[in-house]
Amino acid sequence: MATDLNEILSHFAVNVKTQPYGNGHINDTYLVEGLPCTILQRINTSIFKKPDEVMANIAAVTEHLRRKILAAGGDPERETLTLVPTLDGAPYYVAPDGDCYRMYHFIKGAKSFDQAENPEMFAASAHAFGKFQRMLADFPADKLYEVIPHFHDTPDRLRQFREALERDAAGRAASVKPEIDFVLAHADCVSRVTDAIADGSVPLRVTHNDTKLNNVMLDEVTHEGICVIDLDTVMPGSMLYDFGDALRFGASTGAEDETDLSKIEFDLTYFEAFTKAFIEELGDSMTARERELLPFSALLLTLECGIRFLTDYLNGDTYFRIHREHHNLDRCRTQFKLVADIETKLDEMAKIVAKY
Ligand code: ADP
Ligand code: GN1
Ligand code: MG
Repeated sequence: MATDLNEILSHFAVNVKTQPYGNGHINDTYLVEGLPCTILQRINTSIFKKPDEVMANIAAVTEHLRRKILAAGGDPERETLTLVPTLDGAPYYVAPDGDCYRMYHFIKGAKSFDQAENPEMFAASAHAFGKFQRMLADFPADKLYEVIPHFHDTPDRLRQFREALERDAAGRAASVKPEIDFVLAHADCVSRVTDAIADGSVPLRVTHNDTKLNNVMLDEVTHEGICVIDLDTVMPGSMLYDFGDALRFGASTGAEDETDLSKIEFDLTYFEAFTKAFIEELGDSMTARERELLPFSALLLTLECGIRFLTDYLNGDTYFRIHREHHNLDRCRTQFKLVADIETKLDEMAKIVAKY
């Protein structure tokens, strides 16, 4: 990138060493090794077209969390993101080229992980995401902008997939016939959660909507959940989105972009650890239908993410950051392998849910 980061940093009153940081697919993240240490992020404005609205959501949500954490005797500097305003008091800086940058305090003594080392560590992330949702239960949802409309509307994701297939912008459709067929064979089930929202059996809540393991900071030493991060997509949604998406990523025995599919399975021990912790945090507020759909939500959110990766592959890789050719196709294949495995385990998963 041609941007002079030190010039950008002078608008936040810092001028020190920076380096690219983290494994996110969307924003450009930099570690700024100043005093205090901070995180600088270039917001991906081709995805978040109204950065004002994204930042208004984040400011309001972190302010709400700060009050809750203080009331509970916690440390808001560690347990929620803290925005650093620009010298002009703005929540983010717009560079002359139109790029948008925001800054957060660096969360000390904690790490984000791409894979859980054991089920306990994964359970810690469930407690963190569950607690996050509990703390936001009384946040006025109508104050949130819908920054990406239809974000977890799986039928709409399927519609976008069909459009991409029709357009075949990158000329790749002919080479991914098995993946296309996989999507079409699963078209029947995509509206199960949106239908439940529409008939009122699954309520809308303030949800995170991007609950992969590397969006939560765990204590470096104890691996206890410290802080939920990546708040760009906090919007009204279903708790099933947060549950299913976390399992999609965290209960897989391999990386999201693993090319050896024999390494990819859906691990029921991890499912059980996460489910137990999530129900401990949120069980009291769950409706019967939410509880019933927990296992299916893991399948649905995995299918949805696979459809999104395949759609992006067909579009010529315009959404998710890629690091190699066919990266989005590799990601799609792990998701579909997981879906096929989850399908064989749904009964077992329902028995696990019934235990808690
Ligand atoms: P993306 O939207 O691209 O996924 P994230 O907000 O998730 O970006 O940030 C990417 C990575 O940067 C995270 O996985 C985490 O490792 C690190 N990170 C982000 N914010 C902080 C923070 N405040 N303190 C420490 N690390 C952070
Ligand atoms: C993106 O931003 P990041 O890397 O945490 C994406 C999620 C996907 C995920 C797949 C705003 O998450 O929806 O599930 O990649 N975020 C956005 O790994 O689209
Ligand atoms: Mg992230």
